[in-house]
Amino acid sequence: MTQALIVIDVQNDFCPGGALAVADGDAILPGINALMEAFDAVILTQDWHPAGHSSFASAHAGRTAYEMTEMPYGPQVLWPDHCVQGTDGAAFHPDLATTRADLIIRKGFDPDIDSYSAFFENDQTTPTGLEGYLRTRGLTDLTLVGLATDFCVNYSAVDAARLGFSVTVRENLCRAIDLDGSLAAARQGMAELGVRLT
Ligand code: VGL
Ligand code: ZN
Repeated sequence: MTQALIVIDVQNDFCPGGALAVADGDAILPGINALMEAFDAVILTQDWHPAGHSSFASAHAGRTAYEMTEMPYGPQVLWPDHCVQGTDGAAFHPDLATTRADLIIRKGFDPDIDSYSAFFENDQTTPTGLEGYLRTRGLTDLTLVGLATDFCVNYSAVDAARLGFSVTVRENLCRAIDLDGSLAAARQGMAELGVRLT
């Protein structure tokens, strides 16, 4: 009973028609739903920002989406407004089999800090609590799928590997944003930390 499937941010805003749509983001739904059956635990993450979140370009006068900015905790991409708490865009895609989930973990709710990773906010120190949940349940082997490969899946996989979990990313059940080579950099970074990419 050590195998957990972690489904990252399969939400309307990351799917076609959404505010931060990832190309083909909805194509992974049937495969993710089918994969849930093979795991001891299923965990979903949900990007969950307050309106006016500091990661939104609209919160920074004169800035546009996909530009970089400096936050107190380091460089940060400015995003279109997305996954605002309680909106339809923040809801899971209607075809995601959410009933099977043991835990739904929300992230990005602090107005001042973005949180790509399911484990730590972008200051790389504030924990979400997911590590404790996994350890207390004895879930040591993690498989990650979802959106987006090069941001939230990547940051989650890297943190999990650094924390000592055994980590597999099923790339065929992920889709990427790919800003300025971010997908290639993510794949290399994950591989260097021993994340299995399959
Ligand atoms: C994500 C950008 C901003 C993701 C979340 O889920 O990969 N990307 N917020
Ligand atoms: Zn976000």
